[in-house]
Amino acid sequence: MSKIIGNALPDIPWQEKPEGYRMPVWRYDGNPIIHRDGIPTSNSIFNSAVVPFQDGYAGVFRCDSLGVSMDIFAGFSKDGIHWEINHEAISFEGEDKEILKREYRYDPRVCFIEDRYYITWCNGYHGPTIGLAYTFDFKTFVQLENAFLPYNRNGVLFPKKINGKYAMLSRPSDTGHTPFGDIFYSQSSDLEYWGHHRFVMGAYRGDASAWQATKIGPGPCPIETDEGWLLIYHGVLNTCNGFVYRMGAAILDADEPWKVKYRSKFYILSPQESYELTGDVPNVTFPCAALTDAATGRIAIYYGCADTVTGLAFTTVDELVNWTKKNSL
Ligand code: BMA
Repeated sequence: MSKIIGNALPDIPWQEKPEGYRMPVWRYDGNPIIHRDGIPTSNSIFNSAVVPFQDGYAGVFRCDSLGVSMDIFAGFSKDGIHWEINHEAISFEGEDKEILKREYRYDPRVCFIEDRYYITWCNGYHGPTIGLAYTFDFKTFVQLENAFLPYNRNGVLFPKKINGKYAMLSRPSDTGHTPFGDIFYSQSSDLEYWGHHRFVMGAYRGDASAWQATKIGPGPCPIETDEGWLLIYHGVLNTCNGFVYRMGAAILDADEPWKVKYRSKFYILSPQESYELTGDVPNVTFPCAALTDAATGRIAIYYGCADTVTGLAFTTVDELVNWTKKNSL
């Protein structure tokens, strides 16, 4: 039995695994939970992040507008399934106007560390890089320096300091639809200057695990377990019909998270339902958040579907750890 190290959260969304289901992650039967027209001006709402907040949940949502401009919006929910998303994008405060200039914002992650919620996202600054901000209340958001130089995407914070430093996974990229991508680890004393960059793992070259042969990137904030950090990530295969985005899992060393203990050869979820196969970008399942209940080991994963809507899926720490160990590369 593996254990999540963290808080009990008894009310997270949950459905039992369907009888006889062979995969370690199963979908909510009411998917998608957020439709493309969730706010009046949205073309699509996907690749979004949620956390426990007050007596319910809060989140930061990627809403592309009817002009297909990409921005991030705060939202709230009592049950983690039904969401009220603000109709106006987040407006950031901060000391340096240069950093506050908006080009585009997408694919947010939210991570509670010590006393506040940190938001990271893909931030346009003469190319994509990692934007960083914090909030206490999901009303006022203070933007900090971008974590890295362009080009980078998928900045994902660890929920606690490691060896006394803030820690982040990211995926260096390019200006376009990057045909490569490996996951790196970086650390910082102050959330401004990042260094100690370490290679974690790369796209898998070979036939044994072709679903992650083109590029990979971190998904939700890593989940602390008694086996190490449980990382849910996306893996991409380039096909004659374009990129296909699937989900995988890895277990990283607790103290030196750039050391990979196990990594799933088999994917844990892939585009198979109509809302994952069809949309603005077909064949995409893109995880950005997970709620966990340490008491039961339950995990609820939020993921973007076909760059159009938001889905919810379930697993447990045991299911994912066993699958990852048993089918490890
Ligand atoms: C990635 C990002 C994601 C998107 C995915 C599939 O490069 O842009 O936002 O979901 O491509 O289109």
